[in-house]
Amino acid sequence: MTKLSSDAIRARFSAAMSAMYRAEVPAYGTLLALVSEVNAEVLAQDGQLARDLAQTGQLERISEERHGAIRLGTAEELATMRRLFAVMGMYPVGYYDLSEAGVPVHSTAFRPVSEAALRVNPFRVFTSLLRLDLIDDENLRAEAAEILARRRIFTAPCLELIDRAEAEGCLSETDAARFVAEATETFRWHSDALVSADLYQRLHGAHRLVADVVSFKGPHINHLTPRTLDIDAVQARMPGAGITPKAVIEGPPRRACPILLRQTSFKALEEAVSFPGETAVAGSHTARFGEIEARGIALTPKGRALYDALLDEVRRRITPAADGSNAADYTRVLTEVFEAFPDDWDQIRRQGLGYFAWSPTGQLGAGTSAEELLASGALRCDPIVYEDFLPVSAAGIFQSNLGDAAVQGFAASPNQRLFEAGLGAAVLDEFAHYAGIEAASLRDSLRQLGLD
Ligand code: OOG
Ligand code: NI
Repeated sequence: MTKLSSDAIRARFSAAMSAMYRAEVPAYGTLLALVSEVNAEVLAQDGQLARDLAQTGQLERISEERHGAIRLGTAEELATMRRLFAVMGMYPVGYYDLSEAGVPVHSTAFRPVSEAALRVNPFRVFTSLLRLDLIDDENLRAEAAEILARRRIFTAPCLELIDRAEAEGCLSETDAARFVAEATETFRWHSDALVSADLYQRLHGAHRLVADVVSFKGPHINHLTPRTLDIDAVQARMPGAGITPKAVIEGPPRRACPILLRQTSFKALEEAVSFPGETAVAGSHTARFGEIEARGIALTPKGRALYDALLDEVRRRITPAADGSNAADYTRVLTEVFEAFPDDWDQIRRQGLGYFAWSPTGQLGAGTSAEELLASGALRCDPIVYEDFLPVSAAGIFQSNLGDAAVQGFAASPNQRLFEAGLGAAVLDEFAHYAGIEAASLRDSLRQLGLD
């Protein structure tokens, strides 16, 4: 019996989700074509980049999906979701509180953790849990909780296969194929709502996100996100391809030394929904979109504090308007304010702002410290790519796809302990993780030079 590795199952799952989503949301296929076109142009112009990507085995998968997102309704759903993703080698990393940014959820990202697993397939799923506790209307809260408690988002064969994978430590080729097909069902779109048109309106009135989670049979995948080699170019060309981009790109400005994560999306489309009742009522719902991302170096707590402070300053000076009317001004302010963040790898390293992976060059050098060995050419260091998410950016993505009109305030109320209690596990601390990769790379390098 052939066994399939969790990495191989994840690669198949990612491909299956892509195929399903392209069929469900045709505009997403348009975005993918645009991304491939721009990536090909960038590679044709930048031979060095093309060689680097080829050498590290990234070229063939360059335009493939990097992440998707779902929104869950209950702690039980979250706990089972953790088990489902574990079958595919995806583990919860990071805790994101989005309440402060006006979205009543808290989240984690299920993702491959090791460098080797990320290389095979980097697919991750940004997973949010609805926080009914932030909704004021007590009756509505109770009604929503009751509906969520009744729904079943996993198929019976899917649950069986999770049990089997846990008991046996892996799945056979045949079971893996069934698992991917059954797991994909959970994320499918259902245009027939669980709730009446009236209840949908009331849920929607509490918060559009509440309606999106509570009204449907399951946590439909709400976007997929390929990697782009030029996010500004794709953003600029979206209208020409017949898709409407969100007003501004989230995250840091365009830089010579990219940091963290930049992302943008096309705006969610209005889709036909049928609401049950004595006679079914036709209506619509807006939730599903397509996104693109471009990643840079992972920042240390010090670098991240600088990033957060600068972004705060930007947002104090200008709030991007949903209709894009001040987009150019926003970009100008963003660029200006971020001049305070060194745009030079050497400075980023010396000031302790980013994480780097060390490796021996094979050349002779002098000295014993990392800096001495780097200066003398015996060691090199390369930026470690940020594989996680940013709460302010995530909120911007949520907001622009929930309709920008209704930006609502909640008191910030992070509750990682409650989230982890529901999850049934602790999330991995992303900073500790990157620091560990950096430290291990330096240790190994020094050992190889006989300097440990
Ligand atoms: C998730 C939004 C967050 C990202 O890329 O930051 C996200 C959602 O809309 O459910 O996917
Ligand atoms: Ni996303």
